[in-house]
Amino acid sequence: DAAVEVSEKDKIIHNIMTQYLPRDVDSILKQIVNHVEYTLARTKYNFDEQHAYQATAYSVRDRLIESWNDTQQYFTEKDVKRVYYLSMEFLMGRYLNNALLNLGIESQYQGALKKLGFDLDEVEHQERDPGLGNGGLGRLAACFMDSLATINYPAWGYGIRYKYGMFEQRISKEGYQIEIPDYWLTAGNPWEIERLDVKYPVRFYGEIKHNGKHYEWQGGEVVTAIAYDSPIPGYDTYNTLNLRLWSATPASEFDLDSFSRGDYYSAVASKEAAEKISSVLYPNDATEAGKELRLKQQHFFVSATLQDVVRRFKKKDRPLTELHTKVAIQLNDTHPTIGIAELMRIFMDHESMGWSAAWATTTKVFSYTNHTVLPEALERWSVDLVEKLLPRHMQIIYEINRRHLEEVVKKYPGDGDKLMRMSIIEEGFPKMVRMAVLAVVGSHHVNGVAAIHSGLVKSRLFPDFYKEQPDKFLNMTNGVTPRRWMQSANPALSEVISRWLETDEWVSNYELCRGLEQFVDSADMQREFREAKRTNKKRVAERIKKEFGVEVSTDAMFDIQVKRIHEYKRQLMNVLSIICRYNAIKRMTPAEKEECVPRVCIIGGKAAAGYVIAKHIIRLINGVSKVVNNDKDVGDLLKVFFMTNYNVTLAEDIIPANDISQHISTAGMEASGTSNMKFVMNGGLIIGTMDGANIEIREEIGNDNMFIFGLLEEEIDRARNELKYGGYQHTDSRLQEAMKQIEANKYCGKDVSEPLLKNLQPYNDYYLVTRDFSSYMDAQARVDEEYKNQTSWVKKTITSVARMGKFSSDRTIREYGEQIWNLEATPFVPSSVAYKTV
Ligand code: IMP
Ligand code: B1N
Repeated sequence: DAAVEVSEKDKIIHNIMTQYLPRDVDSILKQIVNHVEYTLARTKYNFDEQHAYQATAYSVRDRLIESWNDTQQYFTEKDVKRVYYLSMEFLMGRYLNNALLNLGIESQYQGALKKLGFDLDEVEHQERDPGLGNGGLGRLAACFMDSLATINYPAWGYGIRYKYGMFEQRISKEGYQIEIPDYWLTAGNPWEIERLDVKYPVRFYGEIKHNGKHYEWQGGEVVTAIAYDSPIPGYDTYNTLNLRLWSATPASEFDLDSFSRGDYYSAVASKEAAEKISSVLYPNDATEAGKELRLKQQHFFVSATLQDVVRRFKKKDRPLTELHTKVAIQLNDTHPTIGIAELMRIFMDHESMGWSAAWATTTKVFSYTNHTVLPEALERWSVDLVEKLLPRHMQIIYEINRRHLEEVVKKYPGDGDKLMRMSIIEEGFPKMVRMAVLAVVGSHHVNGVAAIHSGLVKSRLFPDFYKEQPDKFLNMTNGVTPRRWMQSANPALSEVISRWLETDEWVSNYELCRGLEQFVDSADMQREFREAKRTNKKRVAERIKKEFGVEVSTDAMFDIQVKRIHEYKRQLMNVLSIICRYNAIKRMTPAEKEECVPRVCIIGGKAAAGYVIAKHIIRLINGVSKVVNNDKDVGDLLKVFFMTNYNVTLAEDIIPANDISQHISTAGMEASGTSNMKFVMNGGLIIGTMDGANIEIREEIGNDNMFIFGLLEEEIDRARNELKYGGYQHTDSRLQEAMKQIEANKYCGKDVSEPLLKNLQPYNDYYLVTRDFSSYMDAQARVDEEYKNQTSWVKKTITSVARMGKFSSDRTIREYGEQIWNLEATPFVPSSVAYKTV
């Protein structure tokens, strides 16, 4: 029974831990000091906070290496099926605190560092945020790794070790965004292990020869992929997974031709170019770059990964046609989709498999997650480029397409339109390869990331495919890890939750939080929730004081919209409503001001470097901020801040301070959103549209606990046409006033106000800002009204926190594991491994 199981497990873990690195304060202290001396080569009598961080990180890594080796060896021994999560982005955030909490040794480390004269919090702040992702898609991959480890699924993450992560954002004096390269490795990265012995050649360009038996891809350029591994600890489990990121280096084989021509210098120089492949993350979120280097990056990491996966499978002697029994590969969006052609190439050209066997196995291995229906984000590569860069893959894609269309013709003879819609190749000038279609054809399952989005994937993106294979299409609503986003980011609230539930098991079993609801009327619990909120708001108020020199009151409502700046996310609508609020305050009588709920509006996020309108929006926000914050008539009633350089670490700081957060995308355009989940889990309410996961959050926590407004997805097409063809013009006088002020350049220069206003003209207002505006303002008025009753407000937040269990990424990952990957949880059992002899 359960009681026996738990104590058995505790015994096992205790047993392991005592044989390995001891966990008491004095031993930990010794381990840290050892790393100062022997790893950092510093004197142990004099080291600063940065060195304390590094030594601490190395000592934690030592522990992770133990469990990581055991886990991997155990998986191999048990010959389990593994999932490989292929992603161009892993937005991991800082490691140290996460690792300490997952290992359950935070207090010991706190004690050890204290003896050395350091504060753990301060030491943790020394860590650079590895920003190897843009936004939601990359952070989702990171939350998934945490859940995979915690659930004890056998899994690996595979991606690219960019030298330059997401750029650092600065704001100029005039309020413009400036991008600074993020060379995040300056101080080294103690969490990774360079595996110089794990390396694979990856080819580009060249020609195809047929050697009588099969095709061979020769010549061109070859680079070497080197593995960098980072251990991923799970929460309250010994299991530790691996995140393997590839870095490009020059190939070791030399091109003897150029040497014999005496062209030594350019031969060496061309080798150097190899490193470019993994040097920089494309800073585009849900927009396509379409550059040759990006396709190179994709093939680079996918090819190295598949070679690694196939090699691992082949260690046991068995036919590759069984690959799918031990390997599931998840494509995080279409970015790794070239892998479908690459695996076919490996099967046929290297392993001498025939087409049918190769294809049957390939399509049992891959599954594909779509993350957006925005047409500008659907990857298409020109046939010319693919042919030049990956000639063999282009041949294979053509053959996949030929066989696929043959089936379509058989079923729908004479239906040329259908053929055109279902083809992997888009006819035109130039001809394009549609990566999403290749992903659908080559996968056994395709999923969207929230219910509404998965519906659109079926109805808008792939209706013809859905008709043929309805069971191929699934919904896997996104989730976030409560470890990082509650326990670590919000210790104040977590402590309250654990105290009332009398357990901290909710951290890996969120559904337990339902138990909070029975206390919702308790004045004590209400007070404790409010106190935790005040603690978090105080910290953010201090940050604001430090950065902007402005005092804000923690009694004010903290209203936050932080996410990538994109027209579809409608930060412009937010700032327009702030202008209206400002104008309204200016007209208030003293008695009305008395009644007005003070607000602190926080907006943050990066704009893609080449996204002009998004950068104008940032400029406008900064202009409004300046006017409002310096207006003495307004006082405490309204303050506006643009928080610079939004990243995972900043998110962890400010999300816990939210009273309300904004998720106000045009319906149908935000696939899911994941910060919406984090904000509610941290005791705030949402103002939002019926879009993405907002819809399911509303289903879980109840309509009374959300401020929903705006058109529904099914109303959007019609509304767009009405705007475009003159049937509709907004009549909101508040909006008219705000637009007049912008036109008069009250907040920023003409270079910014003109293009922004042009976008709000009816025939240009694709994102329906003017159409949803009145409804948005009504919702904002409801927010103000409800905030006046602090008791009812806090009850709403308690109820919401209690009901958010669905949005733990543990739930999401279990669904993937059961419905797509067919995996079994495999917690490490020590007795079966001769770990002492490794
Ligand atoms: P791979 O070749 O890196 O994929 O390693 C696959 C398997 O080899 C792991 O699952 C382990 O069982 C085993 N292995 C490789 N290196 C080590 C090690 O350093 N310690 C324990 N096992 C290892
Ligand atoms: O993926 C997130 C979702 O929660 C968001 O709604 C969605 O916008 C986001 C190309 C993307 N979709 N597409 C991307 C990122 C980088 C890139 O180069 C596309 N990101 C999303 C997680 O499901």
